[in-house]
Amino acid sequence: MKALVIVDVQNDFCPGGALAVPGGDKVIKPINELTKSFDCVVQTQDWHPKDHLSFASNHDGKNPFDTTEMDYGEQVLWPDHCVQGTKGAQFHPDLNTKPSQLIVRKGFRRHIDSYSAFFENDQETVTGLNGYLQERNVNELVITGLATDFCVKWTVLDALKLGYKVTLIEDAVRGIDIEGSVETAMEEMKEAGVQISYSKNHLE
Ligand code: VGL
Ligand code: ZN
Repeated sequence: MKALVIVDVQNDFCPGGALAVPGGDKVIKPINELTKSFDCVVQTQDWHPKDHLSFASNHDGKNPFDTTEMDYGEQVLWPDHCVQGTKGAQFHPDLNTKPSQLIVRKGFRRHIDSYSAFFENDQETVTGLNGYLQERNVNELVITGLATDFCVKWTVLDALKLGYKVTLIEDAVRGIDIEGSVETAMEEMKEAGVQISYSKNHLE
């Protein structure tokens, strides 16, 4: 069984948002189309408390896109984004969320950021998504959403490690792109075994 995974299509990652991904809203149309072709659709939602330690504002003298050392290693510091209960954390209003069967929230622990839909950035704390997909006999994932170089990349890499067949839909993802990080991310994902495809190849 195949599942569609929609990563972080939230206002703060779309144009006008606090951590806007260039062209972030462009993923919405292909994603809405794709949902019609899947019996299992899951979404992730970046969901931070205001005092989250991935925010530069919670570190004296740090600016967004600086880095810091966390218990688990290096962490990029972000502008405040996807704060629990805010408009920025809501899904983009044009995204059709009706077909979504499960919404996985992540990044709600102050001391650990969480890019991947499966493991938090300590690469140890689980979100529970793997258990859900196992119980539903899902062995194949089609990944879409934001951002190619962070949450999408880590979701793809963890899914491959967990043994799923993984396809990335190139026209249904966009990246933040810090110093060539989108190209690096694409290389890393290909190296790890992801299949690259286009939404038109997955429509019924
Ligand atoms: C993301 C940075 C911080 C993402 C989330 O969705 O890719 N990036 N939080
Ligand atoms: Zn975040």
